[in-house]
Amino acid sequence: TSSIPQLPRDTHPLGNFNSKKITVVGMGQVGLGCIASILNQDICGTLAMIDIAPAAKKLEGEAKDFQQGGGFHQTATILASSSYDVSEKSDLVIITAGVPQKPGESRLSLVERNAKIMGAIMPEVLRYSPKATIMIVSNPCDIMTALACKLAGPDFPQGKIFGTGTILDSSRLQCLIAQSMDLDPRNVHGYIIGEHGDSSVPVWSSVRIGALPLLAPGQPVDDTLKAIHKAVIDSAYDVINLKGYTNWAIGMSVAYLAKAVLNDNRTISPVSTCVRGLYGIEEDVFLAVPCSIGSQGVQRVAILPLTPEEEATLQKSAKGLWEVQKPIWE
Ligand code: 6V0
Repeated sequence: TSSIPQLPRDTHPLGNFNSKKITVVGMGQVGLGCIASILNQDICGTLAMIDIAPAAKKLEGEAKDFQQGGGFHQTATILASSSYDVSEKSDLVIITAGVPQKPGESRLSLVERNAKIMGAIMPEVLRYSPKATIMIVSNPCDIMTALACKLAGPDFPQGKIFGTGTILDSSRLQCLIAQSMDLDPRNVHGYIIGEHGDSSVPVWSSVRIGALPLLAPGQPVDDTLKAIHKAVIDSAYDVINLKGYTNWAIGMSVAYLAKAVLNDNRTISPVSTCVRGLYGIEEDVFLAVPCSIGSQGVQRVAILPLTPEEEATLQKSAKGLWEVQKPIWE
């Protein structure tokens, strides 16, 4: 994107060069939110931004704007193009391309439009970065993750493609519980699992405040907690009604997961992966469960004890998702 001569920064004896490379595909509101958070957290040395050709002028402007903040972050090289050669040899590729929800529209209604887009993107990503870990953000996230895995083929290592799943829903849950108890959200530990969407499942039985259980064993889920879960589901609709899209909180979630991948941190987060054989689910359905995230993506699935009611609700969420995912595998 620039005609300025390049000095060999990575070989300079004074250089402290981070050799990791991230590509973000789809430079709309979500892609930009991801880039802003990734840069602010000094996660990688090279960042490639990709969008379709009609968006080239805006893309160039965004790249220049980010490059000009180079005095304040560690990412030495920021590339931008509609051609995938800039993504070559990425360690992590993050896919955010796709149509977003309009006010009142559900995530599931985006399937057909975004499946076409995913079909165009995956072969290019794999051509230039066959060894990359791939994170899917585009909605409906669980279904797009299943589709990306299908497009990658059976030889692509399982777990290396995962979706952001319910990491954002879980953060929303943490924040709402923390607000209701006047606490630091980072002291609230708990997960929403299942669909990133309307059938998500709050696992109240394992929510902890610090190390203390929120509920005593067998204590029923009261109306306040039910209202908190409803507020989590309504969160995205609420923000979309107010500003037209959501981007900052998902950008922060993506940067958190990107750090876990590039530093091989083994961070536990609820991300979208294939759950066949778990919780009585027999199909190859993709949905979010807590997983250990490292350089190879999902390194392990952490098995969360569920009450019979929570397991039944998860199975219901899985059933609904399988209806949409089944044709992908046929
Ligand atoms: P946006 O602002 O319309 O941006 C989408 C971008 O994708 C545009 O810049 C398009 O030009 C680009 N694009 C379209 N087709 C291609 C293609 N073939 N190759 C490369 N780029 C392409 O949408 P926004 O950024 O708001 O949302 C993007 C996606 O993220 C949507 O599907 C949202 O629903 C989804 N989100 C997912 C979240 C999650 O928690 N997983 C959260 C928020 C949004």
